[in-house]
Amino acid sequence: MTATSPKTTTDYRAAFERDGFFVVRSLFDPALMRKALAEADQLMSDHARLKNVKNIRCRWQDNVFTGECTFETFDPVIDLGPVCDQLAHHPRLLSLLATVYGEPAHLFKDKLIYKPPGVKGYGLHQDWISWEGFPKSFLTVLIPFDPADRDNGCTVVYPGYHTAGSLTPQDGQYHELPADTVDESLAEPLILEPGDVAVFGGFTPHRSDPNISDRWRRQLYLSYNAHSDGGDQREKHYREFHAWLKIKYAEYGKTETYFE
Ligand SMILES: O=C(O)CCC(=O)C(=O)O
Repeated sequence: MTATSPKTTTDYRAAFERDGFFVVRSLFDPALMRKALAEADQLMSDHARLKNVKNIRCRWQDNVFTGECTFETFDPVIDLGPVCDQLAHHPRLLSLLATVYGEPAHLFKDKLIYKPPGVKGYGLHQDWISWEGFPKSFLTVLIPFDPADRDNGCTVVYPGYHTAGSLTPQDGQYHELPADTVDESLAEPLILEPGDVAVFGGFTPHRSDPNISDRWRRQLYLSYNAHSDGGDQREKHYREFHAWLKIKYAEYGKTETYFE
């Protein structure tokens, strides 16, 4: 990783402003990460009932080898998993984010992406979406439960582009970015070990390749906003997100969706 290797909290803020992302090594203890991995497995078995294509808590992706539509994500997850909740509110993480923002952070969104072997990745995009009041300070903390590398489709970020703001039409829709929006030679694959975290902004272009390994790539994606940028708005976000998802699914012919 070339763009950043900050050593102090002040450096993290500077790296975030300059590159739109940074990585912190060994923020969390191995014991906590073992509990997180065990919880991810437990959630899959305890909540098998939730894994329904009509349940908008769940996200699905195709397997690139078999074409099978495969369960991939719980969004949200902290109401199901106490260890995920603990990570989302961990004092060490909140203190890091307060340094980045220069003020307290509020949790905005939380999802656990399982990305089993064979599952497709995500096209190039920015997370920020032009919904009324969507916080410009939105950032995401990526917490790997498994080692993440190129083979299992780690998230790849592109430094520097965040300063241009939104690079897509601001029409309230999700848009992928054309691949030539970014210079591929600047790609920074987030190669991480459990305990590490990566932080990237809502305007930082990112994507991921399919998982072509025989290993899972379980990662918690926690998104936050700065206190002065709307305060605590997680509930409001999920209300809006669910209403938007239901409309999107209906447009593709998937009706009678529900949240459980
Ligand atoms: O799974 C990944 O690597 C990226 C996921 C992502 O970009 C998203 O959920 O918005």
